[in-house]
Amino acid sequence: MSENKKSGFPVDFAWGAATSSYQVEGAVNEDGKGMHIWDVFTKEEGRIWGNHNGDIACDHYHRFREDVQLMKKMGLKAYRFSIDWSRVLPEGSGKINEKGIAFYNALIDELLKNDIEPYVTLYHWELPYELYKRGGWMNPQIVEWFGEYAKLVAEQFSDRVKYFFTLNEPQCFVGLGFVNGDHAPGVQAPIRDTFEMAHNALKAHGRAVQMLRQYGKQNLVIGYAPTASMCYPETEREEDIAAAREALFSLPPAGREWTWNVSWWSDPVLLGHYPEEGIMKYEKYLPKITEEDLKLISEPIDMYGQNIYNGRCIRMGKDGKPEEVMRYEGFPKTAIDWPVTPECLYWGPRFLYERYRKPIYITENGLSCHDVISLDGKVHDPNRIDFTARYLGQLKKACDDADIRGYFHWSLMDNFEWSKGYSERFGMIYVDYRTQERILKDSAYWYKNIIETNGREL
Ligand code: GCO
Repeated sequence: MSENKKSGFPVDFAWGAATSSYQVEGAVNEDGKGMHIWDVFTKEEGRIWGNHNGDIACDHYHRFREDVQLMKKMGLKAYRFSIDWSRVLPEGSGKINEKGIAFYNALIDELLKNDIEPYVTLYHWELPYELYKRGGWMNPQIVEWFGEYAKLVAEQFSDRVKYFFTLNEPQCFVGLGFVNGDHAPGVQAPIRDTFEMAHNALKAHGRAVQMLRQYGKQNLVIGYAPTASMCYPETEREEDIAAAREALFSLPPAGREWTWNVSWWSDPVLLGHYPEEGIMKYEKYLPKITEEDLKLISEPIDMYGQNIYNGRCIRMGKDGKPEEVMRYEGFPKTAIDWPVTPECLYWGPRFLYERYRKPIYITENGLSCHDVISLDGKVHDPNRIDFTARYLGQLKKACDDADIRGYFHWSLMDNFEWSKGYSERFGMIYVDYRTQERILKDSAYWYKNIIETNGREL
């Protein structure tokens, strides 16, 4: 981080890959798991591409030992996965499901036996259905429900797990779940309600941090994993850099796009207050926000996780305001139609670190490709290698300007891509859903080499 030192990735960099429970586990009716909102949502005709669901997914629940061996073969140093709240607390609160606990214990032990560091996410969108029926994120009691769940996680797993993330992408579970209704539970709530939910979710995050600290069996490293599209400057001129920074932390209008931003979700957690711009813009929708709430929300954390997939190119406009630079015709994009913008992995972490001063982990980054098993029986994914090399090259550069501790590729393996079902393949490991056969894609071998050399050739 010193001005002149160009050092690249730190020696103990956490090279990893990520998944989430509903997207890979399957076994939705097994061993006492309760129902969550995705179990219910996916059963409704027309909600998900091809009417797919996560009932079986990658059958990771039964095949995790094989999957850990594949991680080992890839040389992964870290694995980010999530716990399904309804698997350990079937009703969200109260009764504990020992078999669910046993599953995660076995997974954690298997990872450690193979020298892979577990990074655990508490909430990757599996809201227990019983809690949803009691109001879910709208009910202020969720702060304590989530705290109870975090306590259980700390008691059961923190003797061996050191790294925890509380919420994954609150922007999405509020925005897609309750604003546009594309994700579970498929609700289009009044905007006022979604601010209330967001506030409760941030308080629940704070309560979970307290519980993890209090019941943690070692010194835990606790973080948060929001998402956002980053902004990067068109040129390195000071005014363009300033414009990109301003655009990154600015807030959308008070409409149904409001959740897509960084600062409403991260300023209160890291800086202890909501951004002034939002307090003004969103005034008529805001719930009561007290000093006490903000104290809880800003309970100190140790690391900042950020999911980064792409960004917008920004320059300073003639009117002195940031303006977006249109993409050229034929601009590269991924199979899911997201733009390929490697610069976001330099400027994103740099701007975030400037503002929040916390060690950063890229908790997700990756792409979907049209992967197939070729005639030679292998899965060639040159686009994934090219994308990841470009993005990691930018992240390497960012390591000189910010404290960056790890990178988790999304995803370890192809999996259930929410409303897109199994139509999008994000994995470095191919999954044939008919047979559950796994095949390491070319990118998995490529990544192994990157890990072994700590990104030297990037
Ligand atoms: C998300 C989710 C992942 C997605 C990935 C690709 O962050 O949206 O965390 O579960 O699968 O981002 O869309």
